Amino acid sequence: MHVVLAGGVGAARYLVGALEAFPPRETTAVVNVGDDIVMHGLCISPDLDTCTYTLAGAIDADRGWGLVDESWQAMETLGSYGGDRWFGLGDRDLGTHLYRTDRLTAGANLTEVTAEITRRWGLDCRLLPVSDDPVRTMVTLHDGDEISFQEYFVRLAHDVAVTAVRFAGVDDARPSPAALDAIREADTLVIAPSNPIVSIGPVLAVPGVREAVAVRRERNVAISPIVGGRALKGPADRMLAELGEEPSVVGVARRYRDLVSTLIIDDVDAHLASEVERTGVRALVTSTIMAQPGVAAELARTAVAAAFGSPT
Ligand code: FO1
Repeated sequence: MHVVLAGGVGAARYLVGALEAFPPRETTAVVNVGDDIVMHGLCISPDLDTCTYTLAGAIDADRGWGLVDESWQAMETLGSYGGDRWFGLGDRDLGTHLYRTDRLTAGANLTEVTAEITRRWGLDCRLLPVSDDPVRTMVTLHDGDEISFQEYFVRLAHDVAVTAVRFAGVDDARPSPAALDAIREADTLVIAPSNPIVSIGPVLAVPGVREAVAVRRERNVAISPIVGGRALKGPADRMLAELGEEPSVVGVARRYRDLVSTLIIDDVDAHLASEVERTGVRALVTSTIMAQPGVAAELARTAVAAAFGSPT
């Protein structure tokens, strides 16, 4: 079983590659729930939905979230009353949140509901929320204001510096049994190229998860979400710098060195390979920008081979 610790867009792209490279049933994603939010009374799980829609080939590729061929009638009506519409919920996407909210209200847990939703989209791989308990990434700004991740990421377009990040509720959260089993029984584990602070961070922060990953460090590999000192999408580079860490593959290696034996970095960062290795993590240089078809599948093959300890 190939287990992937996943956030949103970058992880979803990697998962598409993993499903091309290996039989889909052999891949399980343990997905971040720190982005989750209740908006308009609806339970929304952005990273689970981004992975589901992407693997179903139904994602709106330009936005990187939500469904293709979307309409926005509900948001138009909401806006016409002066309602809050900074968090865009398309008419098709709303159906997912209505269903998830109904099922959670009826007593199902997020793992069960996610399995029902992924089944409807015909996914062969498993997407597991890291926890069925509420974990909410909160971001503190310079003026001391603490806001939800989505207010930071969407309403403020992450165009503001952060001074702290915390995961509300995480101390009382438990890893879902399925997620913990998947990590423990994985033949190979890959930390996807997601934001190490607010996408992978909340996954590792659920009590018991970091330990379960660290104990099998030799069969774990991470793929750097930072290429040439920049994040390919989103604020990971700025957040690393704002939180006093180096926004580079070396900074990522320092963050992950207790968890993985190998960090896969892009060709543009080949000159930093020796500095990565000085952190105690093996550097594996290859193409990690999953813009062209086939790159993600090749990256998955490289990552799995490296996790088995046999660099290709
Ligand atoms: N991202 C935005 O930039 N603007 C939005 O209006 C927005 C709405 C939205 C609705 C549902 C959903 O599942 C994701 C949505 N996202 C939106 C993305 C969301 O902020 C994710 O958390 C990010 O992609 C980070 O993972």
